[in-house]
Amino acid sequence: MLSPSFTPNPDAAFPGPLEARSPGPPPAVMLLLASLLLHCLPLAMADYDICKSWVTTDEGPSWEFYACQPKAMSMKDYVTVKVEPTGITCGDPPERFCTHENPYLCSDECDASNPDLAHPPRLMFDKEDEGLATYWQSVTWSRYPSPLEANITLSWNKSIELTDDIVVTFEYGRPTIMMLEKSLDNGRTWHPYQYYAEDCMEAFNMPPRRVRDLSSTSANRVVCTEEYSRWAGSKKEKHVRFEVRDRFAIFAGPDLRNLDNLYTRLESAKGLKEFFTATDLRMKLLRPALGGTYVQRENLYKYFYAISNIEVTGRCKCNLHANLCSYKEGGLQCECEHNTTGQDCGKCKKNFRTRSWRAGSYLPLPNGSPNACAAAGSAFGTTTTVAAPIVAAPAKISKLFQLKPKSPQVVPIEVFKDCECYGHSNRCSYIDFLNVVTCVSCKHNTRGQHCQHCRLGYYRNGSAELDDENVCIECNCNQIGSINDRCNETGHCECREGAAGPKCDDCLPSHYWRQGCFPNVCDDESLLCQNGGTCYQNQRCLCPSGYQGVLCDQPLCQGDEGQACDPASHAGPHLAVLLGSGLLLWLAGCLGY
Ligand SMILES: *[C@@H]1O[C@H](CO)[C@@H](O)[C@H](O)[C@H]1NC(C)=O
Ligand SMILES: *[C@@H]1O[C@H](CO)[C@@H](O)[C@H](O)[C@H]1NC(C)=O
Ligand SMILES: *[C@@H]1O[C@H](CO)[C@@H](O)[C@H](O)[C@H]1NC(C)=O
Ligand SMILES: *[C@@H]1O[C@H](CO)[C@@H](O)[C@H](O)[C@H]1NC(C)=O
Ligand SMILES: *[C@@H]1O[C@H](CO)[C@@H](O)[C@H](O)[C@H]1NC(C)=O
Ligand SMILES: [Ca+2]
Repeated sequence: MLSPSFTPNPDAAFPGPLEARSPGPPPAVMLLLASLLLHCLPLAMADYDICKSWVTTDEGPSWEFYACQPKAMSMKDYVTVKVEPTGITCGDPPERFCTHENPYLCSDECDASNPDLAHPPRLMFDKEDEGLATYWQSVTWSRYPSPLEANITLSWNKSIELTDDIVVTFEYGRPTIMMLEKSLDNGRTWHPYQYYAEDCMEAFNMPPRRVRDLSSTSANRVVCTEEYSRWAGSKKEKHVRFEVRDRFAIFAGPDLRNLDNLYTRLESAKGLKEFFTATDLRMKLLRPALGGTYVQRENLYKYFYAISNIEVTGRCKCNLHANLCSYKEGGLQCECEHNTTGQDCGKCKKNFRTRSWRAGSYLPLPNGSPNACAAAGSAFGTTTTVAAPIVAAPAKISKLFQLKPKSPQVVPIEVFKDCECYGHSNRCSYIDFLNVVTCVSCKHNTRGQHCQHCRLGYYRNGSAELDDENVCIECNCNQIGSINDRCNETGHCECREGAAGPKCDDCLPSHYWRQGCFPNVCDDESLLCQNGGTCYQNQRCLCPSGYQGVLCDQPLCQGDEGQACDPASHAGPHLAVLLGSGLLLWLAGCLGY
């Protein structure tokens, strides 16, 4: 369920400026490691991205159904926002404000009627040019001591499941008191989700806790945290998080590799799945940043809220009955399979209500159970996947699977008269309850009732007839550059970020290839090496003596201790740290060496 959002933390995976600066092999090795890390990770994960497939087994071909879910995506693109109370957004009337860093230079202005100086709510969700923050801003605290409060409500009109941290970016300092609430019923009822304060005891009468200290029994506890409210300079600490990853890590391990355990827990631990589900989120901003001191009545123009981004990563909740979710008629809607229907695939389709509706299940691993709806007199809706042995699954769940309905009856008939398989098979079966004849064991990478389709990972050869042995061509997607090994009808693979070309084995001009595509460190247009440095293969600047830094923009070692000037002294320790962490061993294991 977590695939797209669960690339490792880029901060951890990519070398920082310090490493990038030292010449020679170490940065290259680290980039290689980083790219292997990115590439390797998905191998360990179940992904639940297919709802059904037409498969041929010894008993003959049939549909197999699987638990499935849509990909995680950036949910801010589908949100509607409400900011309360009315009049809380700055600029009407125009107002001057100052900042904590520069409290007596109050030259900044907010003016709602001037597009360049307005700060409307939509700027919390827009796409920003690099380095140019656009933000919603509140009025200043001119009415002190009555509180400066604002509610920001995000609504999807659809249940969504969080798959990564909610990250709220505050410009000019984070609130000293705020809370996050959620609703599961489109805003009719609300529940606290997390409290944030400089002093939890004072603000909410709650002891402070850190989410990463929670345990498997308290993973869905609502806590008050002091981690995101203290003053550390408005430029330095901008983010307020709701930690989804840390909570997942309790079950899946610190680098979220043991997702199987997470999926098992999500099915078995009461209320856990629901904890990450919401239709709406509401931020209550209760006291603005104070610059690390008390409110100074004589200058209230430096107290306000400003939010430049709210990142919510999640997926539509479709009860494991859909792998697609689309935006239609102003709302998100699951594209339900398994003969279910409804916005969340939360009920059986008409005429498919022989059994009562059930959500799909992540278990048994790795394909889960579709729990499809069934029509009267049909055995079809009841097929389950070939059950993998349940490892360490709770007793209750294993029991459920003993009740697994029987597979549909398939009567094989050799060399059936109406057998039409375009020469890719000479065996057919008659499927009793469907009253169809279907090919068995399609060859030449074909599949389908008449072997008329290409297997996953292959595409149709446009210049070959259906009965040609060459009718299906392997997609040959670059393993590192592409998202999966499938392609569309023209053989184009789906590329990871930065990759390009039909097989995803090229990089966009802004990226360079090194076991994957990485953003250019330098180039000839926008990322110029400074002070006469030259760009080496878009990967680093070769600096003239006397300069250092990623873009050779810093004089070398000025004011440094003598020993830090020797670049070689950086290389050793960094590699040693990586090696010491067992990363290499793990990488070797994951690559199967
Ligand atoms: C925020 O919402 C809560 C709950 O609806 C309400 O009681 C409170 O007055 C609102 N605050 C503001 C500033 O609108
Ligand atoms: C919410 O979604 C439902 C179902 O898609 C739709 O009928 C309804 O009009 C939507 N409501 C709003 C306020 O958009
Ligand atoms: C749903 O019903 C259709 C018949 O209308 C059938 O072809 C299909 O296989 C069913 N799907 C499932 C998952 O049972
Ligand atoms: C497509 O089919 C034609 C005709 O059989 C064959 O000559 C050609 O090699 C095939 N293309 C590929 C890429 O296999
Ligand atoms: C296949 O994908 C490529 C690249 O995304 C696109 O240009 C092309 O139109 C697609 N072809 C079809 C038939 O969808
Ligand atoms: Ca913005």
